[in-house]
Amino acid sequence: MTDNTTPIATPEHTVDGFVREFLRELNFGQGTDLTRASVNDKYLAMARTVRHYLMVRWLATLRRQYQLQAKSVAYLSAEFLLGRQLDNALLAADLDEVVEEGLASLGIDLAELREAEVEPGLGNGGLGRLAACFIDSLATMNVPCIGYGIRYEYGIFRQTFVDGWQVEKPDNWLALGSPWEFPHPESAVTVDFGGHTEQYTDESGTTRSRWVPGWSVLGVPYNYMVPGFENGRVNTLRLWSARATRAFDLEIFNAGDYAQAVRAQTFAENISKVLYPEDSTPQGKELRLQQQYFFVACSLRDFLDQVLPHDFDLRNLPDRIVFQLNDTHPVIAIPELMRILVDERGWEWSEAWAITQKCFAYTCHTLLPEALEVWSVELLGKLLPRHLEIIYRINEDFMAELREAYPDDELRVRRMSIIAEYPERAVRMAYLATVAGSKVNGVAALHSQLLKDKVLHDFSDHYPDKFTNVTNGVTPRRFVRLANPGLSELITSAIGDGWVTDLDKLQELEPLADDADFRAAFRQVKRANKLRLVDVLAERDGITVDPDTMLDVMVKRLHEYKRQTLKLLHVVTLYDQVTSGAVKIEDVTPRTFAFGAKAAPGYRMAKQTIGLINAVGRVVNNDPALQGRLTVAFPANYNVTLAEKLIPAADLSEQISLAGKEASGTGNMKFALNGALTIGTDDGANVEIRELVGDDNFFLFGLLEPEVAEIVDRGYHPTSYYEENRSLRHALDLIASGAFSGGDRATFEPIVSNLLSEDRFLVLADYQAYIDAQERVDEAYADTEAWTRSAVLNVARSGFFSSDRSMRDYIDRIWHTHPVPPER
Ligand code: CRA
Repeated sequence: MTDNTTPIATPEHTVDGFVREFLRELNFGQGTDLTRASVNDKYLAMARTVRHYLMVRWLATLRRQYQLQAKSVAYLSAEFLLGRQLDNALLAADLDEVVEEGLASLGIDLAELREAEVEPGLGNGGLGRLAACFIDSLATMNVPCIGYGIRYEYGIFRQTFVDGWQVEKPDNWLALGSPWEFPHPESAVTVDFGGHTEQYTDESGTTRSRWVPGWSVLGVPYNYMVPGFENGRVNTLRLWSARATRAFDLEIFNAGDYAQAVRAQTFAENISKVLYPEDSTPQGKELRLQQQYFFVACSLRDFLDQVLPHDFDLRNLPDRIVFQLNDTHPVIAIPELMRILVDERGWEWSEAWAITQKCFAYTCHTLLPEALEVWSVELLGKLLPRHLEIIYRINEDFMAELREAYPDDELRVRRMSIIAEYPERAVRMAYLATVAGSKVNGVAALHSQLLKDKVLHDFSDHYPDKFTNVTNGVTPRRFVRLANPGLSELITSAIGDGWVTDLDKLQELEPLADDADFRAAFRQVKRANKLRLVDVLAERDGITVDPDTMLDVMVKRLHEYKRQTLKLLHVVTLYDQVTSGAVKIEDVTPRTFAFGAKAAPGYRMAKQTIGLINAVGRVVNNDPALQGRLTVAFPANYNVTLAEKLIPAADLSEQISLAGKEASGTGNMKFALNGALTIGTDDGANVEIRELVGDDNFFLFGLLEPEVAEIVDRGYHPTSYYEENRSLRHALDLIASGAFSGGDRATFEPIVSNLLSEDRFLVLADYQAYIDAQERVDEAYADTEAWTRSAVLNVARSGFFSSDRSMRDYIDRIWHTHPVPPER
């Protein structure tokens, strides 16, 4: 971009200005008029109109960045779980009132248009949503950042229930048009795959290797605006879409055969076709590796050739960029940069390695050993033969370094090898990232500690300065300001609106926890949020929820380590106590147990658990003995849009993973910020939440991580808990008896027998502690004023969990970049 671009003007920031622009878009953009326009027409026209209000800022941001060449962050992530865009854009442009009024003057209801937006579900869960929060924060903090990822044609599947069992439907989010993206097919880049390598001698007489690829595809960039909150900055998210190259359909797949050529097209476009619905478990599939290399190669090519000025000296690359690797999915970028520098630019290996090591940093998001990505040497060598050579060379140097450091410890050297030998020869992507990256961070204090002590212990010992922590965060714009307008108004009326960009200011609410009027107002907000949720669930799912019950919520991916079955055992225990007459229904605190969870389509135990939640729900919700005091609500297809309605309404947040398994969690933060109290284990970011909100305002239970480790080392026997604990036995027996499956004992047998024989995540060991903690919850909830006080304190003390703070930590500890305020 040059300086002498024609200046464009932002449409007038008035109701009339908006209406004019909107009608123009409806006529010229949609080719229709008000009398004829469908809701979708109006939504698309409005979205494009809103976009116009951000355009000057976007272009100015790009222009200024080109001039200043300030150090930027390139956030490389296979997932960006953005959620709906409209409200966020309206907020950033300060347009909500203008638009609402403008549309109303045309007889259009903004709320109706809002519902027309299909959220881009380009992520699985926490990791993808985290990426979306981070780019929001960077834009709001004026930090130069470009997000790079994949424009999946199909995002995370749409979950439906058939007889209570999960059935996946494709998420065709692009079907009705996608007004937030800007495609640039003219800037497509070529990505090579396959083929072989060959040796040759360069002019100086040195033997070098080069890649002779077998096939290639095109990557078409789609740009998205990432607007900062009312600050004049708009960063860019660039997502790549795969297309066939001309050579591809003309040559590789047999020219002359038209049908074959079209099939070739499909083959190429498959690369960005669908998001792998796997969360915290990698898919070792070839297509997945293709996706990873595809988006990373496009992004590096784009950054080096398009974003940087043509005369840029790559020796200064670390002063200009840091590539943040969001888990191991983009780690193939490391050998790719080496390949570009050594093979394409002719650098010496050592020079290239020195620069590469300064350009990458790696975030690890897991503690589950089975979730650490490895790629078989066979597959990697077939798809990316030159990259495999480069990885071997990196490993060779690394092994030599280790042998010098630990001459008498060959076992250790082999343990640390980037190449694993068993069960098959494979590349350990986390090790590669750790060796090559300037920093490695975990995502919560406990997680980072466990990374150092356990998962990557040899490495933290070898590179003590590489390891650091950055506790996750969530954006207060989307998850408080937008999702909870009632609470936002209440907070602003008490302490002003500075909290939206400086969440530590919430501390100023602390004294108000002791103010009865404030507490009453706070309760009113909660109730209004519940009523809003009641409407949403009735409309969306046909589910009836009583707003006068405690709303107890567990929403997150379905995973054994997260222990939805533990929650379910609590529900079954209450059900058993009441129906057996052990407890009178009048003595039970009325509760609605809300679940939201998708299971990976191939994860059998998780899908069984979904079936069981629905089965228990069906029985509990229909048993007259419970008099409607206990209800299970399991809306299908939990996503960002539903989270925005559920979280602000919640009273109790369930964060009950086995200690040492949940890297951080981010839902836990969203609930605390919206005034729910947490019942949780000492795991992930729960630890920090509890420290900040205080023991009195958090229901802690369960084994601590070292206790878990000890029990597992000693040999864990779940049956002993079953035998010794009556209510646990009753609950499990009830499930096994077929009470929730129409008398059929086989249906949920796998769940029961898994708990009794293996119970990998110690559900039975934590059962009694959990039941006891739930009794403490009931007692606390009975004292409305004290409960509200705790809820207010949760809000007041959770400012730390802003993703703005996470970004400050990344900047200070890892990136060393600086904000660039816009020109005024
Ligand atoms: N599944 C962790 O399990 C964490 C997020 C974001 C996860 C969560 O505890 O909050 O990352 N890990 O840091 C992951 O995706 C590949 O690992 C997650 O979302």
